[in-house]
Amino acid sequence: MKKSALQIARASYQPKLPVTLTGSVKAVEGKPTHSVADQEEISKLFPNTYGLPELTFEKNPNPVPGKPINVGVILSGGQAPGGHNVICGLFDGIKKINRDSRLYGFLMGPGGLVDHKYIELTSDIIDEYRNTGGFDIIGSGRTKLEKKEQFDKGLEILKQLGITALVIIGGDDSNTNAAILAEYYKGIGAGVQVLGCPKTIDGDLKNDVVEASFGFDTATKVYSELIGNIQRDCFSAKKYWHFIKLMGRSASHIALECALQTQPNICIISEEVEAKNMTLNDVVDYIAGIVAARAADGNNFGTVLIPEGLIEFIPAMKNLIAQLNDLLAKATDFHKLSPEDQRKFVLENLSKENAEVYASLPLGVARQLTLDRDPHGNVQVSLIETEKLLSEMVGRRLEEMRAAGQYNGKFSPLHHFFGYEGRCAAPSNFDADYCYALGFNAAWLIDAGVTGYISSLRNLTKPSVQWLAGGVPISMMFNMERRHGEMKPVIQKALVRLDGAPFQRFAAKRDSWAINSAYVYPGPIQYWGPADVCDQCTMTLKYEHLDK
Ligand code: FBP
Repeated sequence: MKKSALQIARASYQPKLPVTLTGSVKAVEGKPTHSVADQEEISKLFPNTYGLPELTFEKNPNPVPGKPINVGVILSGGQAPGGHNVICGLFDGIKKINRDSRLYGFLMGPGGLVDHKYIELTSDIIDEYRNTGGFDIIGSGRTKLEKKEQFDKGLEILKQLGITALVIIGGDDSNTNAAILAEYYKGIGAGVQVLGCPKTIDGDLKNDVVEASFGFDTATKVYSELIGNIQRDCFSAKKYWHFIKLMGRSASHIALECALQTQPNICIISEEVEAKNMTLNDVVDYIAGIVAARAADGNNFGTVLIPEGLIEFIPAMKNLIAQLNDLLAKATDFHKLSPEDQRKFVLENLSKENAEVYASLPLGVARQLTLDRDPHGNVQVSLIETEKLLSEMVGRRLEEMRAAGQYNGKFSPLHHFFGYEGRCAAPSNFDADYCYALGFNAAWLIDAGVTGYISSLRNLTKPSVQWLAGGVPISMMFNMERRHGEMKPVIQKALVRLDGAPFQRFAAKRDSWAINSAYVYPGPIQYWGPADVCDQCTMTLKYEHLDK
């Protein structure tokens, strides 16, 4: 396979491990844990893995040689920069514990376990993927592991390959499934540990014990580079308004981080829209007001960042989506109907208020809301063209304002959607180190004999050698939520906190960014050079640490 010059040079980068993980480690148990909510219900659902203690690793002054172990690994869900390094770290970790250990990768996500599709990951394969972006080493998928038959089918191949530990690299839904699988295997005495690693560019898998998910750092740096480039173009030509939608599912972490890095004229934060009970028209009025104020200064250009999940946070839309989720979960033949009959079915079965909201939406957007859910029951918000919906509505509002003598400018919008551009980028130094250490650390969790834990590194704003290593029971992050019309235990998604330092910092600056073109141009990710340029973590992480 032909490689770029950068890829060749980058392959030899040796990720910097936390000092604790550079020798043999011992696990120190903390206090028993409990879930963030719904403790009684969740403890009943996880009788074997609930309430376990947190683990911290310390250097082991009296190491004993570890036993060889066969480990399976799965990449689950959307791609995120650094996934390959998690696998490389896991490989190096289990080999360090015992050089006869073996690693098997299940192909194309959790489905590979159920369908018995796998490869053995040997050192020649691993070496090809060090510090690269993508998940192509074994592929990823969104099959949801939730049924006993799947677990049993998976166990057949694990037994056949002598695998006694499985590492699932995924987001909140995939780690939820890892915990359910861990509980099941423990309950039947299967002799297979199941561990998780926190992955997702969305940045919504974080809490008191998991400081960040991997991939967020690189993805936001890539988007910020692109936004910066657009802003420079925009400031040079002074003729377009750029409406930029950013991936991230429900949470607005990506949009907020990119706003902190690039200082756009406008950034909508979905969580704030919900908290202020804003309607779609309120959001449109807010944007149109800034467009008009800039036009009054002769500036008919600007940038608007829009989180992809916005639509779900507008209260009326949220109610509509919740009812649509339940309705579509039961209407198994819905997607066989013609588009006209689908619309008719929806309008006939929604409550009066929701039917009114649905009917008021542009046809394209209404249809996008009824497209197939992902296997976890989520609306595929990345398919909804919110950037076009908003710019169209802003255009109309501006014409009303013109008629009322409140606006006298030119409005030429352009649209962008950044998501896939950042998910497979070569990991930044932060993600290269973080991912490698997460995988390496998972090897020590296996050695510690635990199950139902997620690999955890803390102190992430410090240089990687100072990070603290350990493990956290996944059930600690659970609460009960409605999914596919039923209450299920799931990891609580972290949304942007309006009282948190990242949002507060943005809120203090945004009025000035709206009027003054205070754009920042971050430029491309750098791998070699001064630490200030190459080794910075995200602003979100930095400001969150100020809060502690
Ligand atoms: P994960 O939660 O699986 O990490 O997904 C990340 C993500 O990129 C979201 O931001 C986006 O909404 C979704 O995946 C897109 O899904 P797909 O890759 O299936 O198009």
